[in-house]
Amino acid sequence: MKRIAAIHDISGVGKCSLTAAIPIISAFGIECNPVPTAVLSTHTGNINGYTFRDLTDEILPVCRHWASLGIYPDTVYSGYLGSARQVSDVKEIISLFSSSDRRPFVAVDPAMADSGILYKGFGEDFPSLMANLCKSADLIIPNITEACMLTGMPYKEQYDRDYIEALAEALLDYTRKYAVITGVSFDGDRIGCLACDGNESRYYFSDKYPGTYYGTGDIFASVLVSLVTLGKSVFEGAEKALNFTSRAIRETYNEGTDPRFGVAFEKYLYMLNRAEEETE
Ligand code: PXL
Repeated sequence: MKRIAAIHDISGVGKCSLTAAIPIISAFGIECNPVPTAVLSTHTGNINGYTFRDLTDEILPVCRHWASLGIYPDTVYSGYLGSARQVSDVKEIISLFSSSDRRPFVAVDPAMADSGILYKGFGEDFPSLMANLCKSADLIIPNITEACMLTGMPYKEQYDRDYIEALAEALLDYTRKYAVITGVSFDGDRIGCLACDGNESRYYFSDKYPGTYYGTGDIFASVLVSLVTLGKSVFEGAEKALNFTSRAIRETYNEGTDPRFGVAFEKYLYMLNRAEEETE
């Protein structure tokens, strides 16, 4: 059985970070070992009054204990980190789980910004720290804003294929292998991603629904990281991650619930298991 150490916050409401990663990774038949970076009542996007308990002092001791038990993850998957120090701690966690004959696959979702702005609570130095962590990753999964903050390219609301492809090219300096840019949309009808493996780049698109759906980056990344951990290509992973995320967004749009509180992915978890079987 594969094992993923998932280093994200846990937000009780909002269906992002660990509340998405644990069920999604588990649905694939992969063991998820959570390393909570912070405990929040909700995510921080467009919601006021959330609680926040930082767990910076816990994350290295948790991983050291696992290493002392001989527990080494196949994949280290980091997402929302609760403090600047945690970014360097994740690098230490990668070293802790590596030896001369073993290195985990490292996936970094540099969850720190969207729509051109940094999430609340992060300082201006956070993107450069995250860029440094990305360089230790085999797969990075930024949205367009995060890709700009990592590479220093200017953020644009309106863009074309040349811009996205230049961004992808620049991102290859911030990953050991693969980069997937999320939230790519060239028109009002379709939204998707660009996946690159260093040799080729492929776009995947699905229907676009009006509104901002929180947590969808984490859902997408958790499916992608699970599939790559199971040995699938970054292209297959990106396509299936997009299909799953899009199905959950469609359901939420049809239900008309407040999109700040997350998308209805739970009833589609069964699709993940099946997606895996279909490729056997
Ligand atoms: O979905 C990204 C995310 C994860 N965790 C927390 C967040 C956000 C986005 O706003 O606030 C706590």
